[in-house]
Amino acid sequence: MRTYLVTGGAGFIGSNYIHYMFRKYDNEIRIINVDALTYAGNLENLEDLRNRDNYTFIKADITDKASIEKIFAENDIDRVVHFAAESHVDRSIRDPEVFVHTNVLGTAVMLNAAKAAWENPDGTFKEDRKFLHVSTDEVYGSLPDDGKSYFYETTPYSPHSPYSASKAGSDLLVRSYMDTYHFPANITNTSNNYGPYQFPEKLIPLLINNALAGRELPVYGDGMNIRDWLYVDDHAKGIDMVQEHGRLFETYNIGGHNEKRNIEIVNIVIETLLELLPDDDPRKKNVSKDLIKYIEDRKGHDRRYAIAPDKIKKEIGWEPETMFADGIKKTIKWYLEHQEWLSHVTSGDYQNYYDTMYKDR
Ligand code: NAD
Ligand code: TDX
Repeated sequence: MRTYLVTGGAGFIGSNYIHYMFRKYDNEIRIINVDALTYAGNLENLEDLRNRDNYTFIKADITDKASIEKIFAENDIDRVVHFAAESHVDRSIRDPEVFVHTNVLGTAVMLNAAKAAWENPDGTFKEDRKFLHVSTDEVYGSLPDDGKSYFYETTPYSPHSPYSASKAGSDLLVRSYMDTYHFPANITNTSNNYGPYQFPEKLIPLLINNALAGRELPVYGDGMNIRDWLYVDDHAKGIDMVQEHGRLFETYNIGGHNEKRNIEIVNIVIETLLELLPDDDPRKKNVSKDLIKYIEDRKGHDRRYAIAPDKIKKEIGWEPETMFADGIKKTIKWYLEHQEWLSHVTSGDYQNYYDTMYKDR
């Protein structure tokens, strides 16, 4: 039975990935989820897995070398899938240091621990051990708004935010391990994900949460920035396919041809909420385009991201499967049905974050 060490599995993509993997492999695999449970980590996301014999949660910080080494010493790990990171661009603009600490140092600790556990005395690695580093298309910088240029695996790195700079640093560390030690790894760079369990500081769940409460819908700048949206299950499938069928030492971009301007997303979320909410739901009267408020732009705001998934399609046969119209409906339905989850994660600290971040803009 293959054993996975998943970092950041209590966050948005990590928890969706773990669910995907158990749906796909059921009892054929074992997953150890290592997460520090920061503000973004939530065990409620994995509540249904608690009684599985082949699932273990360990609360640990990836920058804590001793804890990570202990996990490798006590378990024979076959696969690492490394999601754990500080992930929100706006937070990185206010407080860059924790991004460098977690994203760069944390990745170094993970690489080093895996290398030590998997390396043979002659410098080769035990058979069939693989490390997958989950990264972002933001490392490539910003594309012109021309509808025809794309990010490829060969696009030079040009990160602009402290978040993307720290992710670029972590990617380069992984590359250095592959180049220096022939360490068995892959890197995936992915576009904006959406779906269930996403923390409501990110655009789509923030819009849903605010609209339901009749609060303003903050749109940065002119609302014309473009993001390439990918349904989170499609991403989970892509990660698994890269790890099992990709060529080792290669980078694969995951995403594809679902570009939307932010203001389009805002309008789609409002329209979908109005379509899905029954007339007698008291939240329906709160939802309106009048809530849209253009506010001061994000500093260094990248204009356009867009991935051409040619390599992953050609080599591995992966393509995004979920049409945005279906994915956004599924996502909004999930949030409507999980109001309790939303109230839990938006209580306490989130309120302070929101008040500070959006004050005076
Ligand atoms: P998230 O913020 O929802 O989750 C991050 C998880 O990591 C949380 O559970 C948190 O508790 C955990 N974590 C943070 N610091 C930790 C530490 N020091 N030790 C252990 N655990 C720690 O993030 P996400 O959106 O699920 O993103 C997951 C990964 O995917 C990140 O590496 C991110 O850069 C990358 N990514 C995200 C997107 C996106 O659209 N969300 C797109 C491309 C790539
Ligand atoms: O209130 C808002 N208003 C607004 O106009 C928020 C939160 C965002 N925006 C804009 C900024 C972006 O152009 O919406 C777009 C999406 O913003 P985010 O959800 O913060 O995502 P983004 O900055 O694009 O980064 C996301 O995708 C790539 C993830 O957070 C990263 O972890 C991932 O690497």
